[in-house]
Amino acid sequence: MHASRRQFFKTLPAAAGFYSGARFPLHAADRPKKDMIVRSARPLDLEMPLDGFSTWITPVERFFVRSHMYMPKVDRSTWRLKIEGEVENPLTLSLDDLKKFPRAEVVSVLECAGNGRSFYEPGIIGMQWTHGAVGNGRWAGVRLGDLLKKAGMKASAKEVLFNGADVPIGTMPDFVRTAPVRKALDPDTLLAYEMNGEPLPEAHGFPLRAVVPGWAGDSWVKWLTNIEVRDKEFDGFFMKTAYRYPVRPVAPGAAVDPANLAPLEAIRPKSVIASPEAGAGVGQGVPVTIQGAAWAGSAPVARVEVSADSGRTWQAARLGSERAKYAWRLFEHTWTPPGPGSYVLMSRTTDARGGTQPFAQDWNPSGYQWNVVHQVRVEVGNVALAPPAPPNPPRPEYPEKVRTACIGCHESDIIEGQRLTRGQWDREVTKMTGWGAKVAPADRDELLDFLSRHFGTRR
Ligand code: HEC
Ligand SMILES: Nc1nc2c(c(=O)[nH]1)N[C@H]1C(S)=C(S)[C@@H](COP(=O)(O)O)O[C@H]1N2
Ligand SMILES: [Mo]
Repeated sequence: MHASRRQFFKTLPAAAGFYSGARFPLHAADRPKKDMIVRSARPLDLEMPLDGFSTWITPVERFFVRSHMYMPKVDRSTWRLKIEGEVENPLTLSLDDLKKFPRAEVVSVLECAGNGRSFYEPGIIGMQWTHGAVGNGRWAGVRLGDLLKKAGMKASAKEVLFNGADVPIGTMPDFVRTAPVRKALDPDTLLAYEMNGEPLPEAHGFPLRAVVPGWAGDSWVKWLTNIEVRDKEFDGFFMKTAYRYPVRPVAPGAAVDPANLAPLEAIRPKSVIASPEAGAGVGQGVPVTIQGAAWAGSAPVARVEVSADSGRTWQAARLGSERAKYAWRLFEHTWTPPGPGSYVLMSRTTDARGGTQPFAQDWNPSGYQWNVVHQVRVEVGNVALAPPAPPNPPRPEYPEKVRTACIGCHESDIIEGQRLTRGQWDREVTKMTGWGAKVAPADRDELLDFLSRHFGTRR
């Protein structure tokens, strides 16, 4: 399956252009994505643009996608979910079997732990998300707790492991995640077969995914096939190495002892201004609606404040009437510019426990959990137009050696978003050769020169 898919994609001219706004070859049942920012065409990583923060339920066509591997093809008729491990009665369930359990529904934000990574300084390897690796979905399915009860979970159970049908590329580790029993038994933790009232789309985990409200996206395992109840901690790559965060703040760029990294759980209070957009021109004396969305992980959003004077004064924003415990809340505030000038608009959310957003971020080695107060500069009355942004540098011509070594498992898009030092590129090439990339020792310098020259820090 992988070989034939690879063959197919080779025939695409420019993958990025092909995907944005166009239909793409997923599955007859999957509606095409619309106006997304393509971070990687395959594996598929798509970001929602800012205008998505104006809608309470994010439509499937605008919902971000994050996949570590290629999307698996799952046949509904032969698909089964297995529940094994520390249980009295292991279960094998078809989709129809699952639908016999009581149906449960939750509206919840799903946010990738790496959302906002591109804002960190110094830069960090990984998807260079800006704001849009997040969406608010309506998820329906069965309570994981109901299934665990049916399986007769033993007292020895400590954590619940999730594995999906996606297959590692090359020799990369499999995407396997665990959740502690306390979160697995939370009545809001679901295995969902529906999203926004329709069968779970293929890109979002058809036919079944974990829904772990309040927690970062890495726990929301897609294309679920296997659940294992465990009596001891699982130490696979995506638990032990990835998705960990320093237990205390560290200096930007610092190396952190793995002993001082703990698994990520709840997402943080955060808000994003959808409009006006940065650089927008605004009329003098004409009221402007500052509008966006706000969410939090550990407790519901309690309030959102907006500032139109660089954070000197704050006003309470009006909150949308649509709400749910783990959902985002739309907000708006009407602002009449006092006179011509360049103004910085900000929004800040506070959750019901008092958790709020910072003005400066604690750096962390994988670039997770960015939630700095969003700042949007707008110009009133065109008094002092900002200089135009420099044009994007042209895409470089790839030397044959780089193309052979680095294009194939993925396109060049996943490389071009990065901004790394030569040392960071060196470590990334080591990671990729560990996963199966072939780089002859004699070619390594040429490769690193190319990567750091074109995709280096601040270009
Ligand atoms: C054997 C397949 C394979 C080859 C060959 C390969 N990569 Fe990758 N690479 C991957 C996969 C799979 C991902 C996506 C991982 C994810 O999303 O977690 C990836 C992701 C990346 C990323 C994004 C950051 C990250 O680590 O997830 C960069 C940058 C990258 N590769 C660079 C390179 C470079 C440079 C080369 C050539 C030396 C290369 N890759 C060759 C499989 C490969
Ligand atoms: N099987 C599987 N599940 C997965 C992933 C994956 O790569 N494979 N990516 C995870 C990550 S990191 C995130 S942020 C969410 C993204 O979900 P979405 O693509 O539906 O937005 O799915 C999670 N579930
Ligand atoms: Mo993620």
